[in-house]
Amino acid sequence: LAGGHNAAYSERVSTDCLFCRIVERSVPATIVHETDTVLAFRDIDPQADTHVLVIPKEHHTDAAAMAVADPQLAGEVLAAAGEVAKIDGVDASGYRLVFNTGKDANQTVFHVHCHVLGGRNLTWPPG
Ligand code: DGP
Repeated sequence: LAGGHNAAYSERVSTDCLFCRIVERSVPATIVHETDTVLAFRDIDPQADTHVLVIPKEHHTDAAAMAVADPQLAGEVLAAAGEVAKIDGVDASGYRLVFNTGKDANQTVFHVHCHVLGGRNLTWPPG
C-alpha cells in the first residue's frame, strides 16, 4: 500500500481526499457545525438557499460503507444534518438529505457526504 500504511489506516485517512483536507483545515470551507466526529460546511456550488455537506471526519467512501463499518457514526452524521437544518432555520419548513452514491448518481467526491438541501420547494423526482 502507498506509503506503507496498513488497510485500517487507509480507511481512516486518505491524503488524496479533498474532504479529508477540509477536515484537517488545509483546504478552507465555511463550517456551520462540528462535533468530535462530524463536520458540516457549505457546498461550494449551492443548489438551494441551504446547501450544506455533512461528513464524518473519518474517511469512508459512501453511506453504506460507513454504516457497515461504524453504524454509530452513520447516526451521528444524520443527527448533525438535523442540527444543520435547525441552524439554517429550515427544520420546520422541510429539507432533503441526499447521499449521491456511485457513477449513475454523479458522486464526485468519494468521502461520504450528506447533502442538506432546503429553503425552497424541492421538486420530486430529483433529476
Ligand atoms: P457529489 O456529487 O454528491 O459527490 O457532491 C460533491 C459536492 O461537493 C458538490 O455539490 C460540490 C461540493 N464541493 C466540491 N469541491 C468542494 C470544495 O472544495 N469545497 C466545498 N465546500 N464543496 C465542494
